[in-house]
Amino acid sequence: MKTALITGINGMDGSHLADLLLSKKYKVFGVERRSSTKNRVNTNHLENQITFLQGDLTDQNSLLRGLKESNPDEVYNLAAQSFVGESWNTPEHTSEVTALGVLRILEAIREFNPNIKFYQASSSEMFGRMVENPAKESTPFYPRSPYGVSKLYGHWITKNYRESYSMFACSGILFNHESERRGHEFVTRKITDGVAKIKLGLADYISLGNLDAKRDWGYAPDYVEAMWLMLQQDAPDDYVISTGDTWSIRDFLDLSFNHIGVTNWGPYIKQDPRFMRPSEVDVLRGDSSKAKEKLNWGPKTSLSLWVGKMIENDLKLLNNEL
Ligand code: NAP
Ligand code: F7E
Repeated sequence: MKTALITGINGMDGSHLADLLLSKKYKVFGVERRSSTKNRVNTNHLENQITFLQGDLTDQNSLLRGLKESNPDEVYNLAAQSFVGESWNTPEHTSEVTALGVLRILEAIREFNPNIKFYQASSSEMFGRMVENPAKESTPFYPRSPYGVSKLYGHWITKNYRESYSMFACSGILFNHESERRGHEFVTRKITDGVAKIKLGLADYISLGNLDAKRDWGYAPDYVEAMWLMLQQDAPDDYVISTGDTWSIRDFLDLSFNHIGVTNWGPYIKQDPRFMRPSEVDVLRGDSSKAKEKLNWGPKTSLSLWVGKMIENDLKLLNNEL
């Protein structure tokens, strides 16, 4: 039986990856940071199936202790200050967690057992102002936020530890992916929750920022499979994970409102400058043909299917049916 340690266990991806690894009979340890109230909305269902460990990416010793307590074969570093908008408010904190946190965990692995396989959650935000469309592994990076810059450090330090110490360290450059477990501040969940509230008469409108930005959106349960596949290969490498399509926020609104039978959604949207960003990533689109060829990975779930799932889930949550 293999053992995995996942940081960011209570996040969207952490919880989906734990589901996947449990289905593959892994023993799973999840690192969560201390909070004054329990934050296990996404992991309540896992409480008797995995072991929770306390740890923080800003505290090296807590990471080393986590490794000693779990003695894993694989470590998936999914923890981060992951909200791009917040990264302008707290750039220093974002860098501590999202950039230097990666170094801390790599150093802890190097000290405890350099044979552990390591996955780093890199991001399409590193491509930012896309130099090449669609972006692939060899496309030059151009991050546009403190978050994107921090992820770039995490990406390069992972590659550097692979080259310096022959560690099995991989980066998955994942494009946006979403699910019913997405945080409410991200635009997809904000829209599906807002649409569900409008349908139930609980809200009159949704406040949004830039409606013209375009994203290559996939479904998170499909994407965590790619993380696992990367660590099952003979050699470590980096892979772009994406759908290859791109849609604007307006397209996402079309799909979401159509799901509740509304075609003219204009009156339900208010544009609010508070949700505009100091520098925007206008468009993202990825080319995941390397992952297709080497990992035999491809997205399985269509956009309309998972958007529908998110809205139905939000309707049930609001109706207290979950
Ligand atoms: P998420 O839902 O925001 O989860 C991030 C997790 O990190 C949360 O559980 C959070 O804990 C934890 N965390 C934050 N600061 C920490 C710290 N100092 N020490 C320990 N844990 C800490 O993010 P996600 O969408 O699942 O994404 C997973 C990873 O993939 C992140 O690294 C993200 O940057 C990256 N990524 C995401 C996407 C995407 O579209 N979702 C695309 C590319 C890359 P709390 O629950 O306590 O806040
Ligand atoms: O924004 C626009 C916003 O916050 C998407 C993270 O998982 O994916 C995510 O980062 C777009 C942007 O995701 C609102 O300006 C308009 O253009 O949902 P988001 P993100 O910034 O793309 C990447 C790959 C990651 O790595 C990150 O961790 O939507 N937008 N109006 C809005 N965005 C938000 N949040 N709220 C709005 O009201």
